[in-house]
Amino acid sequence: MLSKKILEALNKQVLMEAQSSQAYLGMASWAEIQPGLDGVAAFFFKHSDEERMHMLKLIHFINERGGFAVIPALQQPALTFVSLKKAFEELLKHELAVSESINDLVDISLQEKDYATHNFLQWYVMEQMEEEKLAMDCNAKLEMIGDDRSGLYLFDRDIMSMGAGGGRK
Ligand code: OFO
Repeated sequence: MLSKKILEALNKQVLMEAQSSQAYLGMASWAEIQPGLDGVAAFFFKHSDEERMHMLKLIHFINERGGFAVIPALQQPALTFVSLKKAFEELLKHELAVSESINDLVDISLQEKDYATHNFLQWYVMEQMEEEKLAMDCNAKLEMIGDDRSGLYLFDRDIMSMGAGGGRK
């Protein structure tokens, strides 16, 4: 059984994962209409799907433990980006905020002595570590590339093999 405090916090995380999925979908649609960013668009679409999977995993966990997962309304995400670098900066900022939220949730699970939820959340802790690293690597590479077109070409070609969209199961 979930305590009221844990239930609220888990439902807040459902919203966060849904908003992550929506934010990356916005980036994907933007990237898809940019010339030469097919690889990046595929990366964002895949990332968006993964965030939806994270949300679903939470929904099932909440409902299976006697709670009720609330399907939230979503804000419209950013639709355009001044550059690819800006989009990836946003992605990193977003992942850092999600990590903070997961850490808060872990903290609450310990305060509430809810060890089942604590155990369940470890998957998210590891996932966030991987996603933060990937976002930082992408930002570092884009920083190095700057406006170099051949660098951007290679970035777009290689992004799916940079550990992108691996996703923990
Ligand atoms: Fe849900 O994995 Fe990042 O945000």
